[in-house]
Amino acid sequence: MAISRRGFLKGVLCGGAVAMIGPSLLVPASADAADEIWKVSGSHWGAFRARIAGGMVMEVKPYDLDQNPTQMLEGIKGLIYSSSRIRYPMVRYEWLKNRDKANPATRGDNRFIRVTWDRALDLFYQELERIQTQYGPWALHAGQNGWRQTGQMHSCNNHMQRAVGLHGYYVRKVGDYSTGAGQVILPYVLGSTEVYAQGTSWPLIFENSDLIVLWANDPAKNLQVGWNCETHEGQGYLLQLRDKVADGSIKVISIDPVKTKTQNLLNCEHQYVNPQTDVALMLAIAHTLYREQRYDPTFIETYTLGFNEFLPYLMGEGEDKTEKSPEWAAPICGIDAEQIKGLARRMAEGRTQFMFGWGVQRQQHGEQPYWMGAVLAAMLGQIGLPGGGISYGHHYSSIGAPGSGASAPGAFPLNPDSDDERIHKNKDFKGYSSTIPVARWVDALLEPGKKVPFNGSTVTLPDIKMMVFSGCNPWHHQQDRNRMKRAFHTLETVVSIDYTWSATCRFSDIVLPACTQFERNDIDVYGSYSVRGVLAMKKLVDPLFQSRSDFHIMADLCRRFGRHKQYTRGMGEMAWVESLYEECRKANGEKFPMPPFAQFWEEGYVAFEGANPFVRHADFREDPEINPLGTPSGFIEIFSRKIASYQYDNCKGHPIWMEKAERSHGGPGSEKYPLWLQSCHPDMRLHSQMCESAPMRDKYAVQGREPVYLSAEDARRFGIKDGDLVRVFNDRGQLLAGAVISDNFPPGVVRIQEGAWYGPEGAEVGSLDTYGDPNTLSMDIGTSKLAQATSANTCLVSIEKFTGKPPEVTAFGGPDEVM
Ligand code: PGD
Ligand code: PGD
Ligand code: 6MO
Repeated sequence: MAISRRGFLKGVLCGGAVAMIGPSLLVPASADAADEIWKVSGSHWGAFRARIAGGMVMEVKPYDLDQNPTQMLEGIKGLIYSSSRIRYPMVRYEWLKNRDKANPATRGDNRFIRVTWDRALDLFYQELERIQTQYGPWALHAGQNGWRQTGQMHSCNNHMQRAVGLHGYYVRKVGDYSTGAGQVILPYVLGSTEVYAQGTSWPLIFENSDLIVLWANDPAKNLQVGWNCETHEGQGYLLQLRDKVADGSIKVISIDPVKTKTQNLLNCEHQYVNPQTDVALMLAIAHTLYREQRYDPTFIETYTLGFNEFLPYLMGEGEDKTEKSPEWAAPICGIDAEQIKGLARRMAEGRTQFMFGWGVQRQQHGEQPYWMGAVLAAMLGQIGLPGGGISYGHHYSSIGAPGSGASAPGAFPLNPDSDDERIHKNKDFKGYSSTIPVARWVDALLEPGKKVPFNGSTVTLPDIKMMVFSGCNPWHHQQDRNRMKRAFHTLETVVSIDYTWSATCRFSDIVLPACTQFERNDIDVYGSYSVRGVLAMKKLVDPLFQSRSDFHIMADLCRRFGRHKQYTRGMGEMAWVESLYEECRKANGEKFPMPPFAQFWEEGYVAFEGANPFVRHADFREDPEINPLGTPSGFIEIFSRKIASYQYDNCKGHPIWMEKAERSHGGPGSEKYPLWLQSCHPDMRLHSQMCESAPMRDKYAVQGREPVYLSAEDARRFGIKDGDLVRVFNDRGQLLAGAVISDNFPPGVVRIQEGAWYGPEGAEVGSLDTYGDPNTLSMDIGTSKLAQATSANTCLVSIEKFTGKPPEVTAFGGPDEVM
């Protein structure tokens, strides 16, 4: 008999539209208001206080130290008590019957059977064993990771990888989705990945900058979350910047196709640019700086290499015989030539700080704007000065808040303590690469054995048969769902460990329910970069249903192959939390005294005093001989001999403008699909996290679907009204979304925020996505042969009003349970 779990839930939930587990299911019979207490914990969304009563989280309020809390705290309750929570271990029906012989086309059919924990873990272990013996380490990919919930002890990526690693070797990834192109190109140019580096302190920027250029950067939106427990100091600095914009002491220009949340907050200038054409604009600015002799030849001479190799390309004496003048750039980037010249002059006029966001490198040739940005900053000659030069991270985790200088607690170890501890010691990857670029794993599934150029080397894509996911959601983060569906047909076994029925779980065979971070004890740094203190993350409530901590799950898995002790080091949860604290206490010594663990746990927080102002690249500027950059030459490389030696057609020896595979505003593909789809990061979620939180979703969903934002002009052109249900489509896929008409968007640009849950109508390739995941439409190609990173923001679509009977949203509420 098949019972639809969604149908079942509808019956028990209070209120038709509310998709949360009803309190009656959760509150023990003995619940008593008198046992009400407040507890403090931390999260990506900041530290908070939670009111607990009757074993349930009743209310979440910001922590006293947080001056600028995010509204996303309002989603926490809905996340914990979402109807999408995984209640018990489940196995896909067809897979349980036929295992690796199961018809692959049924993957994603959403039919699951409940099993016991023992059965589920036995199956997981048997599959690991089968893959290692039948094939080898090359057939197992357990290397994807992502935005695990916070807490250093329970960092779930580490738990899964340590446990699977104790069993045997497996395929890993290099790079990440966030900054895949940036972190590969910038070491060649500026000698470090830059993107995750501490940036010049905001107070020094305030003192010294005349102009801040926010290039593809929306910090007011993106500083709401942090990698560790977020302090929201960055948001505080934005508010100070707003005052400086108002009194005219600092000018801010936001160069972005859309009016961003930050621009609206700061009330600053907006410089529109056609999507994906920034390099053309930058070249034209460089051209003006050079032609009008507004650049700094002394800086170029002293600190850089390769300007003379770049100059012929800029001035039209190179192979393409095209001068990169403002007149050349104007029709490409949609900005008047005089306006471009004016921008260049303003940048050269005073102290100018470039602040780049990351969305502009998540597109085809995403390496180029980062490289060209560095060239522009070098021409202005202010790299290494307070309030000048370039940064690639001021929108992330409060980078730019002066750090305390203290050490943060470390995390649960990712690798086995010794390679000897692995059960399967077979390291033979049979000629396949053991590490692949993070976004190229679907390529591996579709074309195993293919040789792929990558960052000066060649990767041979492994023949993957099994994948294990924990703390990441590839059916959100990877591009092109229908391609993924085809690729998943090649897999024999997929295991997911999550607390919520993400689309990744739906496309898995074995699904294990982890508890959320709110259901375990942990420890975290307060301030990923500023290291303001150490926070006790106290368990708020017991694990819901049959969920268990990742630690508990993986320890039990390891028991099956005799590695329980090696995995846990003989310690339980609190012993681990204490040992991470003690290591941190030792590292901080006398300089940052920390109380004994028991006192810390009781008090809940230890603060680190001090804030050290910092200027990025100042040491290099002071003495480039003694403090060389990490580039091959030690200087800023405007021309890279190393990259040139790779002879890539899509990443040459210096930055160049290249046309994209798809580009709006007259570019390739725009006649058929005239709208650029940008899938930037969501304002009211962290990727896919909290999409399942009904109270949050209610704040933005339109007719129960993810919004697609568009201009009034495009709405008129496509016959769409605000609030309409629309179909957004291209040759790769189709989705339903709810139209929101907004002045922030220019004609030709639409936005669907990444992380919207994928809810296909069926398992078959091409089926309509009923909720609105933009990766149903995005393109799965590498940025270039250099970085092979995601190109999510290279994507064209069309849009039409949806007529007919709207299908039910299938994204939430978990699978259909087969009994
Ligand atoms: P999340 O939605 O955060 O996204 O991709 P990522 O996969 O990190 O997924 C985390 C998953 O881990 C969730 O399913 C969550 O429930 C689960 N999880 C969280 N905590 C725990 C835990 O403690 N235990 C277990 N077992 N599970 C847990 C993010 C990636 O998406 C990133 S960083 C970027 S920058 C990319 N951005 C874009 C983009 O801009 N545009 C598009 N189109 N696509 C993107 N994808 C990328
Ligand atoms: P996005 O919002 O995707 O953020 O940080 P990232 O900087 O990548 O993009 C920023 C801006 O780039 C947008 O305003 C967009 O219009 C612009 N842009 C895109 N393409 C172009 C272009 O071709 N030219 C120009 N000039 N502008 C362009 C992402 C970072 O945010 C990351 S990687 C993570 S993992 C975190 N994720 C979240 C999150 O999911 N939710 C929130 N609220 N905050 C986050 N912070 C972090
Ligand atoms: Mo990211």
